[in-house]
Amino acid sequence: MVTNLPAEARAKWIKVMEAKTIEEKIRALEEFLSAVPKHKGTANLRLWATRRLAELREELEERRRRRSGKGVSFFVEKEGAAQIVVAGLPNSGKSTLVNKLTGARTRIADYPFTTQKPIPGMLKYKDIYFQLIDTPPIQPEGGIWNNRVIGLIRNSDALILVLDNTRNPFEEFLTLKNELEKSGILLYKPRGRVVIEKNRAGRLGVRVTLMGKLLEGTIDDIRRLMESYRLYNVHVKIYGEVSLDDVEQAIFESKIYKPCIIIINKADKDPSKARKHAYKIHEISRNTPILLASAKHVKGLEKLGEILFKTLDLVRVYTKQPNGSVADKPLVLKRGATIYDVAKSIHKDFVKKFKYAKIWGPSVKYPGEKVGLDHVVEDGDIVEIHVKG
Ligand SMILES: Nc1nc2c(ncn2[C@@H]2O[C@H](COP(=O)(O)OP(=O)(O)O)[C@@H](O)[C@H]2O)c(=O)[nH]1
Ligand SMILES: [Mg+2]
Repeated sequence: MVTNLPAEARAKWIKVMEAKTIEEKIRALEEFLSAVPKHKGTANLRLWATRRLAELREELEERRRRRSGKGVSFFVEKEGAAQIVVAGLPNSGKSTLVNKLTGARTRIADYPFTTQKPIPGMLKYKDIYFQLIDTPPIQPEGGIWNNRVIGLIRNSDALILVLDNTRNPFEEFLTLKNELEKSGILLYKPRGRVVIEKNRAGRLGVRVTLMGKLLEGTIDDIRRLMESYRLYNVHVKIYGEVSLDDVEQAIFESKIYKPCIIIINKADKDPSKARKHAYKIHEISRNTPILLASAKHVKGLEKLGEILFKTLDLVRVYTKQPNGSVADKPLVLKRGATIYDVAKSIHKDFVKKFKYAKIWGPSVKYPGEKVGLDHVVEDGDIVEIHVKG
């Protein structure tokens, strides 16, 4: 509920959107926050802005540390098909998990806080790799690492939550979910989704594409709402069931969805307890995959790669040159990707010079079928692109 924000606060938000550097963004966000009136309807927005501010300040610190070479950097370069942050409360077994699955040399101990910085390792799945990142613990009510770990999660592709079966996994899940939600990170796909794209070129006005349902109000209301934030040149896309509030939320970019996998670790101790807790978590977490596992004994983790691949909604495509052999390593793309995306990732000129593509694989009716740029590829396709000249 963020409607009825006074004009002054809206104007301040515009400054936040226009901010170019982190410093500018921090200043603008501070001013925005002080212009938001304090009442129930703005409570979530204020909480989110406060946390975002803390994260940005951390990011600024982080940048200074990297530049000076002093202190611990939290930045991890993405590698492989996707970056997945492994998070949880202290001692749940995050380091053991990443170490056993990837061989990353991360410190493991019986006492809390041994892991002081993110440590990446690569998990092999079929012919691709996922980057898993071991992290220091998240703790309820503002643990010292929370903002930095949450910053990592915000920039990652997915998240693995490690819960400790020797404590109370269900409670741990609620604690982590709560900490993440306070920072605007959702673990479940919302029923509806709003995407606001700023049109850089041209003056197209406010365009609304409705691919779902607006629960209240009209398209004109959306237009007026955008204009009240001086967004005169945007494309608003609506998927699923969405309220006007959701549209306004989207202006603040305040909520993002991160695909999540839950691991109830130390299931070697009292497996029946682990099952009970898995059931309780399942009841509230919709379709989030839950694994009962023992990181220490490397049990119950056989399906992790496959689950990550499915949860991230990926496809592998093998390119080949005309008369050449098929590439060993696939391109990894999001499901729904087209020949256009394949061409673009091979070479930027390929789209311009494109003639046609030939495909062998599940997305076509017969081997070697010719297709155009908008053809949707599927996992396992072999793609041969023909260009002019
Ligand atoms: N019984 C059991 N102990 C585990 C398991 N995984 C980790 N541990 C132990 O839990 C403690 C904390 O592990 P660590 O990986 O450092 O946890 P982190 O703080 O989450 O990184 C260590 O003593 C591990 O040996 C497991 O699957 N079963
Ligand atoms: Mg650790």
